[in-house]
Amino acid sequence: MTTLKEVSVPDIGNYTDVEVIEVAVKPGAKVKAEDSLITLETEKASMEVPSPYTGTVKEMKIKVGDKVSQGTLIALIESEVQADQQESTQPAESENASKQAPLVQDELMTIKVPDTGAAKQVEIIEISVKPGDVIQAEDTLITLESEKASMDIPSPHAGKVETVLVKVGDKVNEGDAIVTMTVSAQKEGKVQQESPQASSSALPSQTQVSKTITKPLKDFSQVHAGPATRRLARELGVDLTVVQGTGHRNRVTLKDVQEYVKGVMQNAQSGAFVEKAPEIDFSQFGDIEVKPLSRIKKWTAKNLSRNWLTIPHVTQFEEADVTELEIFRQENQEAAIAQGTKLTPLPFIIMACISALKTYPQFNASLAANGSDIILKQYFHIGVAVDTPNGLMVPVIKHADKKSLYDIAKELGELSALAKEGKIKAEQMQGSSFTISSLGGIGGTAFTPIINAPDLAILGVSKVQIKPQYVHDQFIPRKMLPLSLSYDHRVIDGVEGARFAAHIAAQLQDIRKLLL
Ligand code: CAO
Repeated sequence: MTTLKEVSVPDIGNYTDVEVIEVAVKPGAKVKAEDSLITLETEKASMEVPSPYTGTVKEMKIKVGDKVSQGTLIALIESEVQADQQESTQPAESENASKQAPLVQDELMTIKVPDTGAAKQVEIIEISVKPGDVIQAEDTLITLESEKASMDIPSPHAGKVETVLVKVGDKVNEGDAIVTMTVSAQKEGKVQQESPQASSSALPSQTQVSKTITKPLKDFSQVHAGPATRRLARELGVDLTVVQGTGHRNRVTLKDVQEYVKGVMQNAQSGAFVEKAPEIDFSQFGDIEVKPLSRIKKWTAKNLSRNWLTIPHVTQFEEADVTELEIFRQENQEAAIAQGTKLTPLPFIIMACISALKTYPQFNASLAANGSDIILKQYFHIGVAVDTPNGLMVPVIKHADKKSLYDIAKELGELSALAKEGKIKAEQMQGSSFTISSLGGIGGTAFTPIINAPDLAILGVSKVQIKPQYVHDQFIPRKMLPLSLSYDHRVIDGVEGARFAAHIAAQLQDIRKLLL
């Protein structure tokens, strides 16, 4: 038998008109007792309101942005538990809840991995407790990470951690033991008293509402980030989907959030304030479709806007006569294919850039954070912009100066394939000292590439064109490669920019110089 149950906002202390920031379930969803229904957020903290019942959500009575107080109706849930059972033994509706019944004496308990959905053999990437720690119910014990996302496992009890039975790197399944802990009768009792639901008639007495963000998301979330990182991001109002993760599997770390905020602050201090564009309802002009930007596009948009606004760009245009180079390239194409790669103009351009970077080291550098030092790099790591289905990515060919033409061609092919397949790792996109953006395979006569900070310059490459050149008193057809060099004018003077671009052109023009 099923019964329709009303779920209301429990006692939430002195708070009223608290904003709903997340609705975790939809009508038709199956929920277990203790599954989060909604998340509320006050100015100081956020709290999840869990379902007191196992059953099916029939109707949600609120939406994100609504303001609620104690007693506001949240949802109608068709409970699968018999009515008489519910009235008399509400706390026993879930196994979880029954485990949390008030204790009469201290008890040593083993905490196990809960239901992880479809994910099996999930890796532990963080352990948040150690033996001796005194923790609250809902404090995170460990963080798991699947191929796609991460999940925090909270403690169902307050108490003292006795032993930690797992370590980082272990692969676990539902039911595996995580820790043993002493759950104190007194402390549990206190939690029960403090628990806003203890006196609530709408929710069973064991139900918990955490007053801090200890359990940010119930399910595997879209962004890889640990509990501390999520808490910091929430406190600072940072949207984690736009922060680039530098950790394992692009996990967003505390440092990433700090760096992101630092960047925003520096932009603000540099006076890069721009009035926000007005919001326009385009549907007034015709049919529209709204689609979310991919995570990479959002991140790129932030970075490019920051670089465009904070770096005074100058773009120097140049043309390289690549007639001889193109003959050489065609002659060696078969040899390249035999070596498992393909020769496009790009590996030659990378080699020409390295020669220019060695001659003009101020281009192979970054401006120090203090704004008054230049950091000259002794390594030559070349970033290459790659167009992928999810947006622009910039893999880096490390120590390109130590590699042969074929090695560069091969690595370029491998890295761009990984980027296009979405398999590239964060560390393969870090550490560039100079970047190339080639649109030559597509077309164009010139463009103004945006500097890939903290690099100081970027070379844009457009399509080779056959143009008349005046040689030995006559016009002859030559293959000309258009180059567009954008540089940071705070560090690099116009003359240096022109010389650097001319050097690249000269190298490309004389294939012997380039390869020797
Ligand atoms: N002029 C004429 N033809 C060119 C050329 C140029 N400058 N550069 C490349 N080509 C040719 C190649 O030789 C190849 O010809 P074939 O098909 O006959 O072999 C063809 O164009 C396609 O080349 P490619 O794009 O596969 O290879 P690539 O080495 O030139 O570039 C990569 C690799 C990964 C950089 C490229 O695929 C890519 O993603 N480019 C887009 C970069 C981008 O989005 N930039 C904008 C960033 S915003 O500033």
